Amino acid sequence: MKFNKIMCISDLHLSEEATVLNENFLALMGRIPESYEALFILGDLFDWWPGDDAINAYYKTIASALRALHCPVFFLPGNRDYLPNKKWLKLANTSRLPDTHSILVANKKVTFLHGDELCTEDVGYQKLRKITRKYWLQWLYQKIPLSLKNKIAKQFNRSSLKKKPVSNRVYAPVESAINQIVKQEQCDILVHGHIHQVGIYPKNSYTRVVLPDWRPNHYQSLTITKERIVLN
Ligand SMILES: [Mn+2]
Repeated sequence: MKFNKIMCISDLHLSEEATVLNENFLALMGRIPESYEALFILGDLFDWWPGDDAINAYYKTIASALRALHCPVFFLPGNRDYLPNKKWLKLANTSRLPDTHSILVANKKVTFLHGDELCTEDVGYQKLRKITRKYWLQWLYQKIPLSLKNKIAKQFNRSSLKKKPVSNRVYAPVESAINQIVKQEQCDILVHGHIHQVGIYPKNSYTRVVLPDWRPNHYQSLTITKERIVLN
């Protein structure tokens, strides 16, 4: 894949109840200039994705906004919306990408990931991630009724709230994990979200960009062109 101008967003954490976030999302989708050649959503578009059987009027509205765009849309899963979403993607006319994906913008190699896989010091989470990404388990999960899925999600959120506080260090990306991806992909620009430490961090041989999480009064997208990398 090769482009000259792209937009990236992540960590919107949209849900039916998040009225302002939904409005912001629809507003942004309504004013992406024609000059953009692709939109990349780098995970956690939704605060929780239970599966295609959850598709209702709300999920259809979000899908329609993406479908209406003039440019192709790509979705890379986050830690909250990794479950299969084939039907929803079809409604959104959006293509799913693997957990790590590289493209070219002009002559620069740009690598995308959600970012949770970089927090390797959070050993408990990495173990959970490994389990929840197993296809057989996801297949099984798809078979249970939506009401039970919602109960499981609620229980899951409650138990993670109860957990004793973990130091910030655990949630920070680990330098060696970043270096490994950069080496593996040989990229010029690494773009991810998840850790909510927005910024453009130039290094010797590459630039790392961390996308912001969306808040009701603050949201941003990233633009990458041949000449510039800018958050706006
Ligand atoms: Mn995340």
